[in-house]
Amino acid sequence: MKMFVLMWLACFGSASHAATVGQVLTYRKLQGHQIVRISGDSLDTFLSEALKAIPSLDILHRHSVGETRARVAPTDKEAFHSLLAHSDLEHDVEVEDLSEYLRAHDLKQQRAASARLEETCDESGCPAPLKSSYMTFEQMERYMMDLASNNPARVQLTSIGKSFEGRDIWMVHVSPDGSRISDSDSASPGSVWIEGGLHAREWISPSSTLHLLHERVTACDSQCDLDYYFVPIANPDGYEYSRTTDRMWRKNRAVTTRSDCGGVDLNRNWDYKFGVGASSDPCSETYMGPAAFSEPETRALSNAMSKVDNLKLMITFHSFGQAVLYPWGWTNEPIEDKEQLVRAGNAFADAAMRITGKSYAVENSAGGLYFASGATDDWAKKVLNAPYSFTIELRDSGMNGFILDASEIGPTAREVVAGVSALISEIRK
Ligand code: 0X9
Ligand code: ZN
Repeated sequence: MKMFVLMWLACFGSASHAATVGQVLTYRKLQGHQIVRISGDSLDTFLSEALKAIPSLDILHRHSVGETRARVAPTDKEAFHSLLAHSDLEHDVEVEDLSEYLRAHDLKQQRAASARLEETCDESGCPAPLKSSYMTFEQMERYMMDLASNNPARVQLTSIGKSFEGRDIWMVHVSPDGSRISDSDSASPGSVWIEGGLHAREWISPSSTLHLLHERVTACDSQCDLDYYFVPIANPDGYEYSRTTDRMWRKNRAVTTRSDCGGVDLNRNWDYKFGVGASSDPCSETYMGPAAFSEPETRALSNAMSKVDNLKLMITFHSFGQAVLYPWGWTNEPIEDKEQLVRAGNAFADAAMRITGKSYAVENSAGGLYFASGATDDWAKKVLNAPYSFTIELRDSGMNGFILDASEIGPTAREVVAGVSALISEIRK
């Protein structure tokens, strides 16, 4: 009976009831999980050894030299701390129990929820992406549908394929604004592809992508002669799973050869240098999958991106770490056109700094971060020859990581809009 009530609430109950049920599950999965901050010179060697001993160790970021945060499950705590004790690294447990940390964070969010009342995003309409809370996948769909039906001349919404669990992967094509282009130069000078939400738990990514989309359509000013292709939520199954069941979920929801470990890291599954700097263990957070493009999500994305004419710029938004990363990620051999990539990256970083005071590092993926192949950025650069290809890691720099307060949605969106505008101006010079 109890089970039935829970299922009923999850499926048909009011939004707040459903959210409560979801959160209970989300947090239960993370009971006893620790977040440990580690720093020191021998960090890289330590991490590769630790990952060999504990494949499911979750390295949350590695952006600033010599420091990282890792999530460790209760079953691995002892082994992990013994490895740490035998190293010369500094370490401290920042979060003792992630489920309690999340519950406390939620209480704070609920107190700040009054602004939510002023925003609409339901069956009656969804005029703009939300700023006071992270949207559900359904709300995102609603917003994209409303945007397309309110702007039929410029906005076209297409499902480019289905996710593993059968959700649509939506692409929004924003065509050049005809009224602003003279007949003599009516051909688009190029296309821009923006990917959001490839990693499930990085909620600020789909959120910022939707805000950027909204700005390109409703406040089109000087850059509206370009073709824009947005996929705001590239991994809808993972996103929903991270909302309802496991807040720290990163991968898609594919069933793997291991019944106890599901999901493929979609940013290791692209068909360029597949398998270099990725894991073949389904229990790893960076599991590359059984083959390149084995996943419906990466197949849909790559097929659609391949059809875009004159692709000038590809940006995939991730979090966290505040960094503009340029290829390559699979090797730290310097890229030929490093200078122009850095110039464009700096334009983003300078604009973000001007608008909100937040600092973004501009660095090479492999050098600034770690070797990782099979990612969107390297594929777009190498296979599609996109002159500009970036992974942008959004807020924050590590204080809250993925559990970024909803009050940061608005400011992050402003820095993304300013940053992307400046980057596009720079590459058009
Ligand atoms: O590891 C990743 O997939 C990205 N970082 S994240 O923390 N969002 O998971 C960075 C990918 C950078 N690009 C390549 N390594 N090619
Ligand atoms: Zn990511």
